[in-house]
Amino acid sequence: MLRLVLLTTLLLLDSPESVIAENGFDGWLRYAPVHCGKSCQRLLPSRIVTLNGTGNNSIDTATEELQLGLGKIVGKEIPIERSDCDSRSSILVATADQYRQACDSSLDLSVLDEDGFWLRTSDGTVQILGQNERGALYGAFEYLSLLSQGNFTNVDYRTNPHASIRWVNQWDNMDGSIERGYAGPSIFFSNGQIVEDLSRVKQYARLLSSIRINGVVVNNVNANATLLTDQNMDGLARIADVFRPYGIQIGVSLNFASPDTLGGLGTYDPLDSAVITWWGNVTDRLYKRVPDMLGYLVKASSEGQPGPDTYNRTLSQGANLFARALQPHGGILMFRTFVYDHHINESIWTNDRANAQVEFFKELDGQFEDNVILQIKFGPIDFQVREPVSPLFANLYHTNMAIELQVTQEYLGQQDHLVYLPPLWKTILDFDLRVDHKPSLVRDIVSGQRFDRQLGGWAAVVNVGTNTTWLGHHLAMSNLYAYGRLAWSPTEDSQGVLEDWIRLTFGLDRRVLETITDMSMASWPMYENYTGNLGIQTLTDIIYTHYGPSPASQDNNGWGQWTRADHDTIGMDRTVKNGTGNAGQYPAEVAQMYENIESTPDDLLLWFHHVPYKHRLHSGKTVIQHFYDAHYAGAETAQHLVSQWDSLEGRIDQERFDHVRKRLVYQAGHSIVWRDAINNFYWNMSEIADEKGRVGHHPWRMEAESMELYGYEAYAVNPFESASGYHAIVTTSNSTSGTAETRVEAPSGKYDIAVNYYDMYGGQSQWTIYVNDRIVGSWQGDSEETLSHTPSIYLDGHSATRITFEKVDVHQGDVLKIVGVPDGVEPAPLDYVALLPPGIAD
Ligand code: GCV
Repeated sequence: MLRLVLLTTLLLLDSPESVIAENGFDGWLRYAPVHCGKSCQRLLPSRIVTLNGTGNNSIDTATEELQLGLGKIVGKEIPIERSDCDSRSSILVATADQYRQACDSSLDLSVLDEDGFWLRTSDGTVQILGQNERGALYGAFEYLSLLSQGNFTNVDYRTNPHASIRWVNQWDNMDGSIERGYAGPSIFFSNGQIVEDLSRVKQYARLLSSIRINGVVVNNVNANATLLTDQNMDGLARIADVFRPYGIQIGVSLNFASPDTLGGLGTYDPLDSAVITWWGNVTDRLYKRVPDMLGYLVKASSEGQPGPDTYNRTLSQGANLFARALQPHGGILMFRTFVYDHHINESIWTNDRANAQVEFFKELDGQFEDNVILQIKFGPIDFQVREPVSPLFANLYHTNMAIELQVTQEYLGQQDHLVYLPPLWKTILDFDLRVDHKPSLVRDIVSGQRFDRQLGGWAAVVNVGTNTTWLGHHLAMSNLYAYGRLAWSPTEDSQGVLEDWIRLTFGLDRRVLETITDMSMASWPMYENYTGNLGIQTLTDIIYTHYGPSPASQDNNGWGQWTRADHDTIGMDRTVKNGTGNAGQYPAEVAQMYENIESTPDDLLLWFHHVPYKHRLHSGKTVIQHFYDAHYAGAETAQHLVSQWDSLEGRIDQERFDHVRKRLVYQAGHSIVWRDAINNFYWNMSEIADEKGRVGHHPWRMEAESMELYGYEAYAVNPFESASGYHAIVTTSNSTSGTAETRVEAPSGKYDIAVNYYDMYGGQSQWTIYVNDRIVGSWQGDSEETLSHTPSIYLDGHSATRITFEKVDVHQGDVLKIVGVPDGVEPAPLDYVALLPPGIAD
């Protein structure tokens, strides 16, 4: 890629812009007005020109988008014209071929790769030349992005994609639900069919196209064969028609057993001729309706999904079945490598789920058809807060590969926690696997460059829904935006990309830019700090919602996300000399680094080594003290998010301000839930006290079970660590209210009052807190409707929630009282109340 920016100055404002309420529907394509003075206005183009003889989808889309964007950004209504090559005072949008034919045959446009574009602006004249139509559309979005960011300077650069595959996956089910989706139901499906109104799909197409995504797989990899009925195929054609003008092609996920379950063949053996014919027919029927369909995505023999193993066939035999059906149509098969046995026995020291993908796929290298791409999750397990690179990337010399990332935050806070993901992704993309002792950056492997493969690239699980925010949290959209930017150009800086997104999403106010940048850049390290450290994984509940803390759930089951924590030691021994041998799946130089405890970086220590809690890290701390300190540090950073955001009040429209604030307040509270649960769990397990005396000692708290209770009773919470003092209180019946009260012993003063309660699925209890008879506040357990994460039906680390009332006057001897009104199956549960002096978040 060559990018020559001749002169770039960004217009940033020090005072707030006028702010109009917004709901997030436009994402980063708001085209908000930018002040462009008289001289700037004079230099703006006055026509949008396409060349005679064109008349195709994506160029037309580009011109419409330019017309819309210029009208909104600089208030200039400009016409669209078809013309010969007259580019004066115009925005000329064309493909390279069109331009050479009509304007200048000497211009060397061979520097453009597929989908690439060249953008030249010079005092009122703009040329947007795409290698193809899609490239021209990308160039149009790029130009609008510059203007939206207040950049009116002359530029002259060309840019090409890192890889040809830049896809997103949606895990949408036919009934309209979305697996691991946190923003409402599907924009594609409802009641087993494709929805009639595809206007949301059009908006999604605009957003994706503007970040240069060229493919979308519309249905869940845990696929339902009924997608392949005639009626649903017709629906897919309608979806494809909406995406096509935006340069986006669709693909579909398939269920391996469809020939049996839908076709009634009584078999789905990939070598059976009836099965081969059946898939050939299905593929022909699909291509008849969607002639430019990308192809298929297949999850097979994984997590209970059917696959070729049923018939003792190899995974490559399974994959090639689809690849061959697609070949006559030029389609691609993305075949997922997320294959593992989820019934493995933890008592066998050498068992390891992290080994599975290399074990299954390495020996098949070279046996896949050329139109197969193996889609590999970035780490060996499953989108944890930190993982090493999947060793599979280093073990396939003759097979196309794509990396799978996750924009939807399944294990990373489910969009109720702010976590900006690119810094995590960069640890993977920039990692040098040193295959055969040569530079082998993951990003160069997936582009195909390192092993000289023609096909390769990127897929991300996005899971937008019908919520106007798309992902459930306005700030989570930075992850989708950055995904597209990095898939195009992975060497871009995470912060630079973020800053572009902030300007596009929230405007040009310098304070807004700096504050959201600081918050976002701090967010992944913060989340790692208060969830799982040193490579031990996210420590969430892996057998239930994947959301709140539940470290015990990692072990003693067949899923293989083990920590092997006991009274004295913790961590997976993945060494060759004494453990599962996983370190040995990496090329020699990397293997040696991980094999050796001295050269293993602290942040992956427990991924590769089983050590005593008192083992000293390179940092000089013991493992257990690092856990304690990191959890306190992470939760403390989360407390600041709220005040940082509050400093932006008036600088961001109220609707988005309030929406984000609600989530940050919640996150601040839930970070403390995480902190205490993990610290208590390992303190109990190891019986090693926190050197700083914090863990298990909460001088400002009053445990609910120690208060005077009327209509409430104590309840032993399971898992124990998700309640302070391991107990909570619940109302004695589901229909009558309860009261918990206590006399304040603390000195009189102004306190923040924090209350920990449980907000469960299946009821919306009401709580009111009083000091004497004065109401301090009341709240409802309605997060299942107002927040994004998967709700829980239990009192646990998912439902534990902390609310804070600030600066309350309290006198020694006052009666502090909480009245809880149960609702449905939710018995108004309470954990503790804390009277917090200013600056304390106990
Ligand atoms: C679509 C994890 C998730 C599943 C997901 C699976 C996959 O196990 O929890 O919801 O299934 O990964 O990526 O196939």
